[in-house]
Amino acid sequence: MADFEFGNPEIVEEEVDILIIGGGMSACGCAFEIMRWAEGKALNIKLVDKAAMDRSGAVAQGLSAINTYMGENDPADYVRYVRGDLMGIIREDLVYDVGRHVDDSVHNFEEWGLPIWKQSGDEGKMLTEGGKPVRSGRWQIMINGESYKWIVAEAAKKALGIDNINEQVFIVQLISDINDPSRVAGAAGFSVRDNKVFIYKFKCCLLAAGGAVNVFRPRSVGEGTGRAWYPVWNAGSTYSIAAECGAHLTLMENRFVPARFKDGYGPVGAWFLLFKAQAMNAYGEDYQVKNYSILADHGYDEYANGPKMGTCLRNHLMMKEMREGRGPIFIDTPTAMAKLAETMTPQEIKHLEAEAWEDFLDMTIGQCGVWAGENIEPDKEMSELMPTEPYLLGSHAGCAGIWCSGPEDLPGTPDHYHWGYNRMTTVKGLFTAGDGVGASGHKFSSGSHAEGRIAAKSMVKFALDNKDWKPELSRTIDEIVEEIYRPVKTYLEHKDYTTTIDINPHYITPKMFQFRLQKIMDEYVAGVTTWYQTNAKMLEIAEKKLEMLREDSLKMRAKDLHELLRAWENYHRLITAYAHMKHIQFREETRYPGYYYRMDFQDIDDENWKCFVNSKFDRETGEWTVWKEPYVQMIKYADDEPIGISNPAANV
Ligand code: SFD
Ligand code: AMP
Repeated sequence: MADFEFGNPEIVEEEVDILIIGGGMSACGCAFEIMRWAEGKALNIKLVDKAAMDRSGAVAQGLSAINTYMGENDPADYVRYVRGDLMGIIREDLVYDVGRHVDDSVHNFEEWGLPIWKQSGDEGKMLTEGGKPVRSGRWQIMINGESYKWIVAEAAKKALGIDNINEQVFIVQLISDINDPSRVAGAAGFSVRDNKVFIYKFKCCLLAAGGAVNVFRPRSVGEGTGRAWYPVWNAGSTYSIAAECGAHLTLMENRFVPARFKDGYGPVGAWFLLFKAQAMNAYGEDYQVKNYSILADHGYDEYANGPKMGTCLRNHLMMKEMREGRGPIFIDTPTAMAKLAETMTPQEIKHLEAEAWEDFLDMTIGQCGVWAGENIEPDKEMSELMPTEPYLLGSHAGCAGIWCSGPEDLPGTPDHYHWGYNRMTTVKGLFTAGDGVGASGHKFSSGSHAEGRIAAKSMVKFALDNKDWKPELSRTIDEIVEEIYRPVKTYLEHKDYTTTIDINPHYITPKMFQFRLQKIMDEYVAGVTTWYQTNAKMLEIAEKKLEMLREDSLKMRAKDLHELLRAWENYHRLITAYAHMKHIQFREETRYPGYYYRMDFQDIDDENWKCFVNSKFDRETGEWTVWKEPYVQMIKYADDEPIGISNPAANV
């Protein structure tokens, strides 16, 4: 602990050329790539992560698959796949850009030591030597990924140099330039270990702090609280920090509701795609076949073509069973294993079992805990599947995020897709990647890494183009420190008013604040309680309650540095939640059935809503402005594409 006392932090000011906020997949990609372009350019670059890079972010526990690897595929087909999965509205320029670069990241991972499964006969052969990966699906390849994050972080650290990395520093806000409010000039945060506030000035920065978890009341409660599918430590910082600095957000109405092994949140992809397991209702019926025709009820069938349908539509068909009392939903792991074993030798069966359990041990070890605790042997007994609470993210099967400028070299790019440096937001000097980039899902771990690298290259260009520019903060150091440490001050001032520090009329604990937020979101903004349903009236009530919660955010207390972290995480969740609610309120249709339903507008309405919804937030007034931004189709539709082809003439 430093000499400085709690409540009276040391102030550390640093000026760099480029700041990387976050230490996850995108930030590691950025750190690795940036040094190549910055070499010999005398640029000062720093990375700041709220945790320890070796295990920070979504890949902390490891992963069992890399979900984006082109290999023999054409990136244009990847765009078609992502467009179909995300119900027809994506930024095709951004997705294509990821597709054409992603494989290089995967090749690097393998070179750095990540074991990638190979087809028999190709064992030991690297991908770059023509080794054929074991594909679980068209885009996914299997890995032994327990140490995935460790491996990727090591390369990033080596590139950047350990002295240029500040771990355990939580960034709270960005600060605009005093002379140009549309430009970012700095960032401020605090150490979660020592009494220190950090204030950075820079020419540009990458904001890559992941997605948002625990915005909604989770299914796991009581002793299970804290178990979620996506990482609980990614608290919406990316979206809220960017919004507060004036960046335009896009498709924040989108969310991801993954169907997962119940309670353990174990992955389903490998089981469905690789092991060909069947999902069914309580009566053994294949609900995807049985319910297929209901897709036509609200025009959802425009986005499905037999078994080819978006992830949200698969949820939609499953939820009907649960809503109507034919749950639980089961995944038939025993039959899948038995079928695969039919033609195998005992040794091959052993290998198959090892692969099947590895899928969980690599990235969701908690699932094995659930099985052990409930005496389930998954090769003998089926497991339940459950749609989880909603998550906000831009890199998995969702596309919430920030509106970014795309690459300049793709034919047919409209002006509103490209206004500056690649992956720069609408705020000058503010870049993002991974979960931060909106309207461009299905990047996953590899695509996020590749996107961090894309951003790195443009940030170096930006920094060099602005070599003589000096950042000047629009807020004073005193103002910033006062604001960041407000929860501490509130605590110290009032803690002796009552006999127990957790009950006090002068403040709200971060934990209680989080419960309030989650209750509002769950009950009014289409959480699990209402089976993901909402309407204009419910959203109006949500807005009123969220506004009151925003007022009360000023009263959060922090009794130690850990609570200070929790206070600011929850503030970030609140602003992210607000954006989500405003976007759902604005989009008067149900674009993502199975993720959420506007019960007062249940149809997909391509005529009025085949467009992006964008927004901006005014930090001073607390007002949101929300508008439509035109969608432009850049990649030709394929003949069998499950996508609203109500207007085939639009094929270009
Ligand atoms: O099975 C601050 N993901 C999967 N990707 C795959 O390629 N294959 C899979 O198998 C995947 N699956 C999966 C995945 C994730 C999880 C949790 C599970 C299963 C259980 C998705 C990828 O992991 C994901 O797409 C990328 O990691 C996204 O990258 P990025 O960079 O956008 O986010 P990050 O890695 O979470 O990193 C965020 C970083 O920010 C830090 N941070 N730092 C400073 N100040 C703040 N205020 C901060 N807030 C956050 C974090 O510490 C972290 O370093 S499967 O489901 O399909
Ligand atoms: P998951 O483990 O569910 O995150 O899935 C990993 C990958 O498999 C993602 O790219 C998913 O979109 C894809 N996937 C999962 N389930 C299915 C399914 N039933 N049909 C097609 N693709 C799927």
